[in-house]
Amino acid sequence: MMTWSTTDVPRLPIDHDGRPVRVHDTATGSLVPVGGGDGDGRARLYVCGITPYDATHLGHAATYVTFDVLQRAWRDAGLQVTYVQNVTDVDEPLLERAERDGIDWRELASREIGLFFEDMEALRVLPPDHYVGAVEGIPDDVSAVERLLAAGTAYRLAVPDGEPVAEGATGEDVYLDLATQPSFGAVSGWSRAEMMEVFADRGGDPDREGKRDPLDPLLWRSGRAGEPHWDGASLGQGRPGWHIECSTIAQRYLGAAFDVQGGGTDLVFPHHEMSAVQAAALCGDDCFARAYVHQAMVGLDGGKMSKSRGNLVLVSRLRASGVDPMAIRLALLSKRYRTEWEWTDQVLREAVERLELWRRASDMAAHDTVTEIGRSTVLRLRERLADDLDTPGALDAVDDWATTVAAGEPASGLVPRAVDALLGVQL
Ligand code: 5CA
Ligand code: ZN
Repeated sequence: MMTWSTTDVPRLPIDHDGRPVRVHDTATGSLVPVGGGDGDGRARLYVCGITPYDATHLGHAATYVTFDVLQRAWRDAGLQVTYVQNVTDVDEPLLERAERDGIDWRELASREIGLFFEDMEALRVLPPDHYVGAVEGIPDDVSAVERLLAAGTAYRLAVPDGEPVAEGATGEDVYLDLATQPSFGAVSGWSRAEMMEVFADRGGDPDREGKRDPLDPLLWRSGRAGEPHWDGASLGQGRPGWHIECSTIAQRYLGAAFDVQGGGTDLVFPHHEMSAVQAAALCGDDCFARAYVHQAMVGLDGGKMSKSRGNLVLVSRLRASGVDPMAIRLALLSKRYRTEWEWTDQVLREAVERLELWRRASDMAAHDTVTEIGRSTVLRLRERLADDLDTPGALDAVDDWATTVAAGEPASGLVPRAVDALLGVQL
């Protein structure tokens, strides 16, 4: 699929000290060096994309800005980044919203994807190298599910009575048999009780009769009359379950193993757990991500900002009301990715003030002047980001620099360039 337009990333004229970026890995609960895990000078990143039934809110934006900073830190360290993002362009919530609003689900998806692109461009988020739709990935899902059935790690289950099946459908859904997968649970580390508590709310179907384990994830939904469906070869007409799209897209575009799987904490279970266990069922335990990195939920008015709850601040709406996208980006960067926080006007006001302070300092900077303070500011910026993406610490470093400039220090052009390259903020 087409993706959004990219922006230039300036190269910094001072050498990197080779320190790897370390991030918190949900699976091991520890800080781990990430990037370059294949030893070929590349860093491979997969981030779960949007389900395009509503416009980008600040929670989504926080997630994509966080992984954008990771990509920028990797690039600065000399790694070539391969970045893959999916878009869940067919799934239950999208179909339900299209039905509610009386529009075609494809039209809704393409409208929201267009808006998302505009938001990402405005926020100067670097686009993925491969932006892949769930629909586009269906042939790979089909062959993956066929392989799992052949291996005996998946099973068929008849569609419940009273649900009319579509023409060309077999009338049998397919589930993964979790009992065959010893690695299940390795990503989240959750107990069964914890898993059961959220499974139904997060797209699972624990009450479906006949499942071997209530947590078994749906791999293939046999076509139902009135729902969109695709050719599933031996699986008949139908559509893939949610998690399989990320297992197969990541494997096709990044290979069996890759550096980081990212998304918000709401995806730890079941989505990332299931994507990983499905990949393990397909290709073995060392397949899939070496580290799982999660952005904490951004809230509003005491709850998680979410499309289903409707308590949203939309990036597009803020932009339309005249807010500088660079101030939105700075507001998001002012909070560390692993800490939950709430969006307030105050967070935005502080970002607007900070942007003004930085821009005043930048306006006084001569492009090719490299001062000692400029140099040490850049080193501090790098060091903060390599330490589990400490963006508030990185912002402090630039604040200190801007304050010295305001007090009469000569301004080094190096700092605005580093702010652009590493933080993605154009001054
Ligand atoms: N399409 C699936 C992933 S395959 C999905 O979760 N789509 S989404 O539109 O619901 O979310 C897109 C991304 O934003 C996901 O990585 C999700 O974890 C993240 N996200 C959603 N809500 C928030 C929030 N309130 N704060 C931070 N990140 C969020
Ligand atoms: Zn995903």
